[in-house]
This record gives sequence, structure tokens and C-alpha cells, in this order.
Amino acid sequence: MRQWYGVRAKGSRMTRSWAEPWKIKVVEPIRMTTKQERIAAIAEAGYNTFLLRSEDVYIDLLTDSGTSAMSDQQWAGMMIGDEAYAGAKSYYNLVGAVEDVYGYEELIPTHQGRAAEHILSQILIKDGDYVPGNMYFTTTRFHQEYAGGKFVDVIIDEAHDPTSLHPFKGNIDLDKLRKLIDEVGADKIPYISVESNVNMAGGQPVSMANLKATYELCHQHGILVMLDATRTVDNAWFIKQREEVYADKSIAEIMREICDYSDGATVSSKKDNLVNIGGFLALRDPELAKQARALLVAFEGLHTYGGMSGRDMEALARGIREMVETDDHVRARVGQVEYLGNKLVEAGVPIIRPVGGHGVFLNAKAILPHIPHDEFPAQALAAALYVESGVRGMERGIVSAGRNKVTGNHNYPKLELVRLTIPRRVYTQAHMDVTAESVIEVVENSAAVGGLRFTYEPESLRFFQARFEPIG
Ligand code: P70
Repeated sequence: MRQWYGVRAKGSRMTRSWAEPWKIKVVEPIRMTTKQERIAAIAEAGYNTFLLRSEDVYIDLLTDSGTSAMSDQQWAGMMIGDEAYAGAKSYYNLVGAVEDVYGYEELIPTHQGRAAEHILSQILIKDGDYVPGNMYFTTTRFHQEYAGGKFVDVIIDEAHDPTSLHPFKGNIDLDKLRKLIDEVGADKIPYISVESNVNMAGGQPVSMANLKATYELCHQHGILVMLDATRTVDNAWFIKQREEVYADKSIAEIMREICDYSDGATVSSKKDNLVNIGGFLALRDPELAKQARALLVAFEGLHTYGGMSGRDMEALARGIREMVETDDHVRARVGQVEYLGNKLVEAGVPIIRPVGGHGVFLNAKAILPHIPHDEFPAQALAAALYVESGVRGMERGIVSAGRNKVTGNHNYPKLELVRLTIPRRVYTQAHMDVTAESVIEVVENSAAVGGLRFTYEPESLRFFQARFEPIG
């Protein structure tokens, strides 16, 4: 019998776009405001997008942190979360998920990523120690310094160059690392902090070859490797695309191998893990885990819930499994970011390339060359974009970089960026179109955007709560 369907003409090649591997079951209305309203709102917020009320925001690209849409499976898990104070079933489900997906046996649950960073820094860093890392992250560096350590940037130079097209801009420069070990001695370096898909570099990945080489070098010197595995799924996707030998491996397999080159990890579950709150520290060494749990009970909660409720742990356990269940999930996630990025590239807007995993990073220095660095070009650009369109982004430049502890001067980062971060499973392609149109409009009228100065500058992590006013 002839097959009724499925016989295709010889040589025909089908090409298909990716589409999200889910459909929408619940929606939340959003509201567009008038320009007059937005001018008043941003002034009220001291020109800091962190201080806007979300009801005044149309498309919220402040962060991909805690802003994901949970699946029906996760919501169902919320209902059966075990709220026992000790030994909850949901805790053991979480332990199982972390072990299966990341491969770490010791789990220390926390309320979010920075709590895990706090505990890790306190158990490992002594006064006067050095902690190398592939570019700083704000909260990570804060906790390293708070514990008496000094952060040393050992990322490759290309990461600081917005025009470099290096496929793995998150890589560690092994020569810089070797030089640090020679200069200060391995006993002054408790661990290296390796961030997957480096946030401040624009969501740029680390290659598997580099992870392996870093692990080997560190272990020769007795230095631990601690992964910031907050966005490892995105990193796994880029490895699959760009590191040939991984093309046929699943995201789940690549994830596991990334983690194999580490002794533990801190994770903000508000990103990859598809939940609105949560995080964890995961370790291999039971002795270290014991020390971590001693701090956990003091700062977070009992060791079988840390900083989370039973339902949070249940939704998290399911989110962890979901993020690697199919490769289509991350393909659609990174694909959407790339879609927005490509639209801006086509329009000639200067952005960090290659397009990153969790967002598109506008090069504010190039867009607003008339604003001096100490008048905060990226802060001004984020405010102007909000006023133009109701789209909310985040400054990732000199305000985020803070001041040098010794001299009191601003740290002047090479990258002066506005991050448009895409929440997972939340916005549609049409939202990306509107965002691109809004950015293009601001860039075309960039001469109208002026600089800012502080009216309030917090001492640490100043970007969160700082207030500004326009100059002139
Ligand atoms: C963001 C969020 C959080 C984060 C991260 C990496 C690579 C740790 C954490 C901390 C939230 C944020 C935090 C500081 C400044 C701005 C925004 N990143 N490691 O939007 O985790 O927030 O759960 O404590 O990206 O990028 P948590």
C-alpha cells in the first residue's frame, strides 16, 4: 500500500522557525501610560528604573530574575508543597532534582542567590585572601569583600571589548590566573568563582574546554572551583552551538559536564530554575557542607528549608527538571533574546555582540558619546527609554561598578551598558518588536538625552537605591 503522507520530493529541504514549546494558560494585563505620566514617574523615581512602580511600566525588562512564568506542573506542585518545619518531602524532592541535574550531593537551600554567596564567602574566605573570577558580579563581589577577600578579575580581555565577536567572551584567561597564583601564592586563594554565562559581560558563555582547563589548573594548586551556576542552561546552549564536539549532546548532558568541572555552586534559582524566589549552595565535600549548614541555621532557617517554604521548594524542584527536559525550552528562550538583538543590529544600534543569553545589552557609551562617563550615560539612557516607551531596562555601567574602597573614586568600567533582560516564558515576539522600535526611536533622538548627577548615593550596592537629577 502507498503511504498516504510523508513522501517528500527528493532533495527538498524543510526549514522551520523555532516556536515556544508551550501555550499560554493565564494572562496578566499590562497598561501603557502617557508620556506625561512617565516623565513624572521617572522624576519621582530619581531617574533610577529600580525605583519605578511596576504598574507604571509597560514592558518590564529590568531583569530575568524572579520574573519567569511558572508552568502548570510547577503551580500544581505549589499546592502539594510539604510545609513541615523539618524533613519536608519537598526538600527531598529538591535534593533529588539538584543531584540529578547538577550532580552535587550536598544541598544548602537559601532564599535566593546572594544568601548562598554570603554563606560560601564566610566559610571559605579569610581576611587578606584573593578571589579570582571571570568578571565581577555585584552581590558576589560584595560578599567576597564583606568576608575580607579581594576580587581579582581574570576574564579574557575580549569580554571588556563591546566590539569583539569572540564566541566565548566569558572565558577565564589562564595566564592572568597563573600570574595571580605566582604573585600571591595558592594558599591565599581559597577558590576561584567561575560564572557561567557571565552577566556583566552581556550574558556571554564560558567554553567547556576553558572550564576543564581552569579546573585542572586550580586543582594542581589546591584551589577550589566554585561555579556561579545561575545561568548555566543558557551557557549549555551556547556550548552546543559553538563547541563542535557538543553539537549532538543534550542540554542535560552538557549541564552535568559543566558542573563536573567544579567543587560546588551558588545558584540564584530566580533565573534558569523558573521560579519567582529561591536559591541554593551546592557542594561535594560533606565537611564543607557541615560548616555551611551551621551558618544556614543562623542566617536563613533550618537546614531542610533554609530560606524557602515547602511550596517554593516543590516548584523549584520541578523547575530544575523542566529547564533541561527538552532542548526546545532553552532554544526558544535564547532564540527570543537573539530575535530582539538581531532587530537592533539590523537597525544599526550598537549592542554587545554576540547577542547574550538572557538579554540585549545596549552600548550606552556609543549611543550617548556626548555624555561624560561620570554623568552616567547608561543611567540616562535607561531613563530616556522608559520615558519614550514605558520599557524598563537596567543600568550596568559606572553606577553598578561603585567606588574604589581605597581611593573613593568611581570604578570606571570599560562596559557602560543598558541591559534589556528578557523574562522566561513571559513576553511574545510582538513585545520584542515594540521594544526594538522604542530603542531605535531613542537612539535616533539621542542628542536630546543629557547627563545626570547623584542626589543620593548609598555606600554599597549603590545602583539599587541611588537617586539622580538631570544636569543643566
Ligand atoms: C539580575 C539579578 C542576580 C545574580 C546573578 C548572578 C550571576 C548571583 C546573583 C544574585 C538580580 C540583581 C542582583 C544585583 C544587581 C542587579 C540585579 N542577578 N549571580 O537581575 O542572586 O538576586 O537571587 O540574590 O545574576 O541579574 P539573587
